[in-house]
Amino acid sequence: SSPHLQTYEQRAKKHGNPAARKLLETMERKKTNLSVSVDVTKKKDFLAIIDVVGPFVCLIKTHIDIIEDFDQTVIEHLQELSVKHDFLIFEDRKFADIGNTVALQYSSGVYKISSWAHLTNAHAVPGPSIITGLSSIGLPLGRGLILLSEMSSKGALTTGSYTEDAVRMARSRRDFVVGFIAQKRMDGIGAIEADDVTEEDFLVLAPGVGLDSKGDAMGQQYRTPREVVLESGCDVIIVGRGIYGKSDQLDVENVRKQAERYRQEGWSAYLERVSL
Ligand code: 5BU
Repeated sequence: SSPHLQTYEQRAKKHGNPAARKLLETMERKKTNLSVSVDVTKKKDFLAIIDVVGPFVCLIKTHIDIIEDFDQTVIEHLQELSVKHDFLIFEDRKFADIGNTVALQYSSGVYKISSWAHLTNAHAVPGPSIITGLSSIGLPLGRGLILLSEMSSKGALTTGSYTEDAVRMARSRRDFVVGFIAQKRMDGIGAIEADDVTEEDFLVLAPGVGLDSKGDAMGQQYRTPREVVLESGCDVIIVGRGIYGKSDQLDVENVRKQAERYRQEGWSAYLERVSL
C-alpha cells in the first residue's frame, strides 16, 4: 500500500537512507510528527525555545543565518539539545546554485551545515546537478536531502510540470533525496510507465501549518495539522510562529503548551490516517 497508509515504524524498517530511517524511528518512539521552525535572531531565544519544545518534536528546523550573535557554541548547544531531547536537525537552507557552489556552501563557510544538519533542502530549479553537488558532501556523512516541490506562499511558481520534474529528479536519486517540502503527497507524480514507483517512500514535510490563523501579511498561508496530515497525506508538520508567537515577547509556558497542542493534533491525525 501507499507509504502514507503504513506506520512510521513500518516505513523506518524499509528505508534505505540513514537520516530518513532515524527520523521515522524518532517519530514512532516519541509519538510526534511535529517539527518546530525556530526563526528567531538571538542565540539565547533560539536555544531556550528548543529546550522547551524538544520533548514534543521529531525535528528542529533552523535558519542558522538569521542568528545575529552566531558563534560555534550555538551549534555545540544545538547538538547537546538534540541528544538530550532526542530529535533530528533540519537546516532550511534552500540551496539553489550549480553543483560545485552548493557543495561549498553546504560544507564550508561560517556554518558548515553538513557537519551538524541531518537534513537540508534544495530548490529543483538548477536541475539534477544540484543533487550531484550536495550528495558529494552529504552522502558519505549519512545525510538526507529534501527537495522543494511546492511552496506554501501565495502565488508560488512551484506548480504543474515544475512539481512533476522536481519529483522525477528525486526519484532518480533515492539514495540521497528522502522527501519533499510540499503541501500534499507526491506519490507517483510525474512517473512514466517504465518507472518503478512501488518501492519509493518520500517523506513529505509541510510548512504553512497553523491552528489559530489563516496566514500572515507577507503571503504565508496556513492549514491545520488535520488538513495537512489526514487529508493531504503529509508526514511532518512544520510550525513556527503558531508555537512561539512573537519572539520579542517569549512566554515559555505558552510555548510548551502550544508545542504539546500541535504534537497532539498532528499525531491524532496520523493515527486516524493509518487506521483507515
Ligand atoms: P511559520 O512561522 O510557521 O509561518 O514559519 C514557517 C517556516 O517554514 C519558515 O521558516 C519558512 O521559511 C519555512 N517555509 C515556509 O513557510 N513555506 C515554504 O514553502 C517553505 C519553507 Br519551502
